[in-house]
Amino acid sequence: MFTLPKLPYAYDALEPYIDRMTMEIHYTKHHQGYVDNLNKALEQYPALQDKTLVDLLSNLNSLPEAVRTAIRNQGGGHFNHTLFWPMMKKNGGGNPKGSLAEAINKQFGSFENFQNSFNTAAKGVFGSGWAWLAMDKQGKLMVTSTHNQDATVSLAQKPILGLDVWEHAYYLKYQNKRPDYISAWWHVIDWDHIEDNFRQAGS
Ligand code: MN3
Repeated sequence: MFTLPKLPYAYDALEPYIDRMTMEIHYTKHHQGYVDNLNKALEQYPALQDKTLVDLLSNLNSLPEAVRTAIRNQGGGHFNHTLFWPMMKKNGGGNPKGSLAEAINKQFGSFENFQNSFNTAAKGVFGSGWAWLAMDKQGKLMVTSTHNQDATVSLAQKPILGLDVWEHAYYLKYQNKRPDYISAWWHVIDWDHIEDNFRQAGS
């Protein structure tokens, strides 16, 4: 069965950019909810319980129809949030370095261009979803977005950096001002972790 991964920092670690109460509710209620609902959906499907989320989400069309939507939504929710927490840290932010910085400059021209493109994608999600820096099948970096809890792996894109733009991720502190949440979030990115994601995606 799937379990909630440990949060790699305290609920208040990302203050003032992401507030303690949002973090606690987001992790203990929303993420836990995806895990619980996924496990419930898989109760009647023991063969699927042994598969990884990447396996399940990469092959949605081959899953039994009765459980496909639950895996897409609840499994996607569990998968995306599991990726999301370690992408951030206390005293994060700044600029990417090393091979990731080089790849970003090559693909987008500059870090600022990449940021603008990512911000536009994040602001442009209508309703609930995620903005992503991902790697396509050819190994090229791309900025994209997904709706609801759709995972980039379902589209054969490997996730490197992602931002949850569901209202539950920011409404307590930022209310309707999603752009303010997006600007603040750049201050908590753990670029070492993102570079690890980049290296793994390319290997
Ligand atoms: Mn969320």
